[in-house]
Amino acid sequence: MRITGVRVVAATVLAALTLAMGACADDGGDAGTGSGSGDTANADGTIKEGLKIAFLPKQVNNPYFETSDNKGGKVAVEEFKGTYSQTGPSEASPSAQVSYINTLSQQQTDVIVVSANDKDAICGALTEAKTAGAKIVTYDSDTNPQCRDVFVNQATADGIAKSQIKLISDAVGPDGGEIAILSATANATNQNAWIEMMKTELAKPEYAKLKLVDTVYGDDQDEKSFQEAQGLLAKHPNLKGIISPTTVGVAAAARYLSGSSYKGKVQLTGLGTPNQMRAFVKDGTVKAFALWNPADLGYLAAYAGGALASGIITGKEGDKFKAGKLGEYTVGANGEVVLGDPFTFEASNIDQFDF
Ligand code: RAM
Repeated sequence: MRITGVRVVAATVLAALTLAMGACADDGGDAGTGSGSGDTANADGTIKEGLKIAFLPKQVNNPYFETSDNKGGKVAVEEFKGTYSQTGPSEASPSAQVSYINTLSQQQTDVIVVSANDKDAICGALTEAKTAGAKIVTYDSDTNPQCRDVFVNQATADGIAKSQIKLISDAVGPDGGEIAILSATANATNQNAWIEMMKTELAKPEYAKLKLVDTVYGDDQDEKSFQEAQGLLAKHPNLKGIISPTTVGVAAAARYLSGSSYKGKVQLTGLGTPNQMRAFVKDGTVKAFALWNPADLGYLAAYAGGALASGIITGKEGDKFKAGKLGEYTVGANGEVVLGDPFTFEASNIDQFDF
């Protein structure tokens, strides 16, 4: 099964090919040319040159953020002639990002683009940074809306949840059975929103035969996620499937299942990167999983930050801005900008992607 979103699929394919070829991003619009005077906001939508834009992911040693930031955000910032940087903790813990935010604020960073490990824990530091003049873009995982200017969401929580439940239902088959969720950290805003929506989805009559029996947390650490997957099988002998909506978790769970007697018997899906999941699709551990293009997410977040810092948008509903090769986006309710729909990877298409 595939969830289509023509623009996203096209952008995903384009970005994957771009990455594979190691080429620079195509400039399909005029937002990235940075041809303005350089120091004033332009109503015509030109991003100021020389903006300092810093990416602060949940954790730095995660291939997902490596792609979103260094292959997406960086490309965008270079297109509009800003200065790109990435910094952050090596573990995705709730308060670990606070000291990084303080430092970025002291360095007079124009835009902080952050994926929140906790919706409350970094709010104070972000509010201080805002007072000091920085624009705040959350991407991937939001804070409380009042602590940032715009949230660049990879897809709606509802869309992600629907995709995850459909994938596990298809994998498990018509008889259904017990399923469990292997999440990332317990406070992650994005994970918790998706889990809530998955429960709503599971309550629908068509999923009456699926029973969610457990939710465990691997903290986006490979080893802990592996052990939690192992623990799920030990605790629930009738388990039929696992959903792991984290790139770290789903890869670790796949590694565990693929080396165990459960391979092909206990189904696994989630949100993974094609490069981390390819071997497990090929060896039959995983039939299908989903994700968006992380590079596009970082690219869009950078353009949203550039637009905010140039006075093109303020973050209110209806504001429009151009995001280079991705085209025009409109800020929705609650300052949210949605990249697109999740995309399903499976044996028939996984080799087309390199990220
Ligand atoms: C992990 C992180 C991230 C999430 C992806 C799917 O890399 O938890 O926040 O969006 O997985």
